Amino acid sequence: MGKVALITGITGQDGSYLAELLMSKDYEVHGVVRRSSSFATGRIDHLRRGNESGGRPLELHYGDMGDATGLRGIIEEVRPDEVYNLAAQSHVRISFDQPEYTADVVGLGVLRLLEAIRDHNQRHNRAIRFYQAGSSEMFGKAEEVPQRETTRFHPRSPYACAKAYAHSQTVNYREAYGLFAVNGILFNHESPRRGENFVTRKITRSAGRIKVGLQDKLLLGNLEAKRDWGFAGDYVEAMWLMMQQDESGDYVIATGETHSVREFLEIAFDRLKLDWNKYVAIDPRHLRPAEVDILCGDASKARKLLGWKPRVSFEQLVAMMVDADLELANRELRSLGR
Ligand code: NAP
Ligand code: F7E
Repeated sequence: MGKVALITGITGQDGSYLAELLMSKDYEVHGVVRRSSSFATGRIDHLRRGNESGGRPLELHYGDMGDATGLRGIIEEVRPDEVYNLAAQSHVRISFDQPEYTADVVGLGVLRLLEAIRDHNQRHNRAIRFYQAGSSEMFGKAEEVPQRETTRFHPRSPYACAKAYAHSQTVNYREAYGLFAVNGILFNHESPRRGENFVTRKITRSAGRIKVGLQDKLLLGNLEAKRDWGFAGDYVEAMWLMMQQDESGDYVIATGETHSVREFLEIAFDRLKLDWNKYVAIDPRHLRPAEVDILCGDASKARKLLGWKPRVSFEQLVAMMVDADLELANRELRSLGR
């Protein structure tokens, strides 16, 4: 019998890659989706028919990080071996517009899930393992470069403050109740499935559309911020590895390289033989009340204990995203009959 996993945030970028990975390892995979007026399952529809080797199809359950009763019900019904908490209002800029909602979903949501798991484990004598999707944003105005597990948090947004709370609660449930509870402190990771309002995808999507004549402008914010960007497919492997260890802990997952938004822009537009200066304008609406200037992670703990290292380089990541978005723009063009 394969293991049973429950993934919150399964409709997001990471949820879709993690579900694919776990299904390829013969897990029975369940996901939490929230009700909305239009379907949000585009990234996982291909998994609802089972995997290529005829494995069990993905099962979805309606739920919301704001609804403790619902989350408890899902845990009781699914009886997972591993819970991966990936659900979040994950946009840093938007968290300044919706600080209370972000704190509720990203911060208190984790507490709701931890309580449901603790209670279930106690009543049924089980040992559900818990993964928390932590973020390099918690380092914020970091005091050291590169940042590692021991670097002090200095969160710079409502999102980052909520993630720091969730991190502490995860450690607290490990220490207070002996729960196998892991914090993955993941640095930015991207892919062709990245949401279109994060800067990398915004750039590659626009570059593709500009190339085929569907767009002529790209409005951005701060081009000088530096991020440690990796490939999401590599990062979900690290999540799984953390959950297979004898003891739970906290791990930084990063490439160890940092690049500015400007560099990303240049490489992406260069690939399509476009001069980005002709199309990009700065729009103050995309600036943040407080910015995180530089993130660069030291993943040597993960390398040593998990045997994890990134496979896709920065240049390969940009190329992968640009190529996928050029293809998407061409499909868009064809659908318009042009
Ligand atoms: P994403 O694409 O924005 O996906 C977020 C997921 O959370 C979606 O499935 C979304 O559902 C769901 N969600 C949002 N609010 C919810 C709520 N109230 N109840 C239940 N589900 C809700 O994010 P991602 O890039 O895959 O990231 C996954 C996790 O890792 C997030 O927790 C994020 O904060 C964290 N993280 C991401 C990065 C990164 O670089 N990608 C780095 C560090 C940490 P809908 O589809 O319905 O919106
Ligand atoms: O911004 C700058 C912006 O929104 C990156 C989330 O997955 O990673 C992500 O958070 C940088 C920032 O990602 C635009 O000011 C310039 O400095 O792509 P982003 P993020 O804020 O780093 C962390 C690790 C997470 O945990 C989060 O969930 O790019 N920037 N111009 C812009 N950013 C956006 N979104 N849009 C712009 O037009």
